[in-house]
Amino acid sequence: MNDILVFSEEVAAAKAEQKPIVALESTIISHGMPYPENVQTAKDVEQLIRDRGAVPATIAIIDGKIKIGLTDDELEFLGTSRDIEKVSRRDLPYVVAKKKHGATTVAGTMICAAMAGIRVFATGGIGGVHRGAERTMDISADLQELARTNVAVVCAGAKSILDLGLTLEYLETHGVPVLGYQTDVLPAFYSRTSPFPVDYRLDSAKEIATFIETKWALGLDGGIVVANPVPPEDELEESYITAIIEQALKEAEEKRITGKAVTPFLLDRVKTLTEGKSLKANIALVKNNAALAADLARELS
Ligand code: PSU
Ligand code: MN
Repeated sequence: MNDILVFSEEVAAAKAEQKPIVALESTIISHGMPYPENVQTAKDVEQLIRDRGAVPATIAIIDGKIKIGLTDDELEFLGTSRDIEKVSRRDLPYVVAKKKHGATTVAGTMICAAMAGIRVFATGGIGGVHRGAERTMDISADLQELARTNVAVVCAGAKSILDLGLTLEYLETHGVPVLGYQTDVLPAFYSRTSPFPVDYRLDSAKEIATFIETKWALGLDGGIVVANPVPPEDELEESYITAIIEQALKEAEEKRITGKAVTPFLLDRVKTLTEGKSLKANIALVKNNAALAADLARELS
């Protein structure tokens, strides 16, 4: 195991000194945003976490090694190479055994963060139950990972490319708490609101940290969703983005896109159809989540 899991110098030092650490995913870099915004955002988010008194650990697989903390060159590689697999739980043994390169999804990052002893993770949005899942059975492995792995995931809710109501039902069944940070309703990624209430509203990082510690102290394994709405100034108008998402979903259906290609296809179409407006919102909400995750990691340490 020790020669598969490789810590960067910065993260190794943070672990030795028991400093607060925030895990970051890499699918958003390789398959979620275009170049060069992907690499720039990854670097900015890392710096923001440092400025906030925590240490960033971006996670990816390079040459079959699970890297906990990446160099700027590695971030650039993940943001430009076409040779990067999208890695969820199912894919991890293949990419490691074949010594390939992989960008970790929310599920993949949670697994690697837990191996590395990191309990807080910031991302943009989680995967979930797709619209039409009663026919396609397309349910992201992120949800099963949240059910079993002890990592708190700070996100801006989930994009309405998904069925948000069914996603919440699935999480409830599996005992995954969905906390609203200063909100009563689940944020819908680009917009601050959705028609669905969160399970519990908590208004400070300290209260969220206490909730998380209590869950795990009770022996209740599994993750926690911390839903943090996009800042008001970066929010996209709901009817505008809904129409675009409907269009992207229609195209995915027509082109018969399936499996792990679905989410990247939809994200790319939404970006193109909004002429970059969605990308700007995406970058803003990831930074907003990183800041809250850093505060949360400090409270937990
Ligand atoms: N949702 C987003 N942006 C993303 C993703 C989801 O708004 O970049 C990525 C995350 O890495 C998430 C993955 O874990 O897509 C889910 O993919 P799938 O639906 O194939 O499980
Ligand atoms: Mn899927």
